[in-house]
Amino acid sequence: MKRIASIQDISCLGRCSLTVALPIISAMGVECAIVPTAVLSTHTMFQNFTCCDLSDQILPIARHWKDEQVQFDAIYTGYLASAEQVGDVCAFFDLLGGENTMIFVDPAMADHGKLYPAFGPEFPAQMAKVAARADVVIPNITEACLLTGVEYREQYDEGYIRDLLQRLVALGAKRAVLTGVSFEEGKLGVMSYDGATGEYFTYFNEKMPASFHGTGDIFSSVVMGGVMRGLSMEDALKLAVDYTLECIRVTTEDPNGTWYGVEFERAIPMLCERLKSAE
Ligand code: PXL
Repeated sequence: MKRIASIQDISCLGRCSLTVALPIISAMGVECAIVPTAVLSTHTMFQNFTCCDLSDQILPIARHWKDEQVQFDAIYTGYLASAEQVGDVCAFFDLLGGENTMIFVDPAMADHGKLYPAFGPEFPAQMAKVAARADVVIPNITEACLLTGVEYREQYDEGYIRDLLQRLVALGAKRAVLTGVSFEEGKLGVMSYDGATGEYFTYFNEKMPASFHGTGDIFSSVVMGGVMRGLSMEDALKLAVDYTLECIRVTTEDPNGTWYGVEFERAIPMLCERLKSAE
């Protein structure tokens, strides 16, 4: 079985980061070790959330695992608690990233043109150092703009997205995937760029008229799990688009949905069936 380590926060309530990555990656048949960057009472879109920064745990955990000669097929990073944690995360890559360890970076820090409330303006430049180490970097458009210094736009064309993808690769990432891309009304999906081959890939599905917290983390987790299960990047991206849409679809059936993320649990059977038929 493939084994990955995921470095991101535990938001105790609110279905994001590790509370979605762990169940999804496990359901996909991949072992997921965790390195919590912080424990928060909820995600940071709630008011008055608590946060215990666990920066002082990252390197001791990494050193222990190194001593135990633990090997990882991938290291998947998400939400970090502070700009100061970036050094620890890069040191984690140095300690535990072997020749065959895929470094997969979701620079979870912003959406809809804005940084998340816990971060100051210095944060994106620090996150860019993590992105520079990535085999795959997987931001939304806001995050890609903040990483590359490009102005955020709601209206754009394919040239704007291609430029962002190229700039992400110029930062040092080998491959860039942009989520939440739409070139046509009613359609939403993904565009990726492989720096080694110069090839682009796009995939779209229906755009639902609703937006939920945590869907970026669900998307990244499915791509990570899919690639670990041997899917091509393109097939993993298709699965992630379709599964994330299904999660949103089942959630909007519930009139009380929500601050609590999407009901990804209800769509896990679909994820497992799709994975099985892709093998
Ligand atoms: O879904 C990204 C995310 C992860 N972790 C925390 C967050 C958010 C988004 O708001 O607040 C703590």
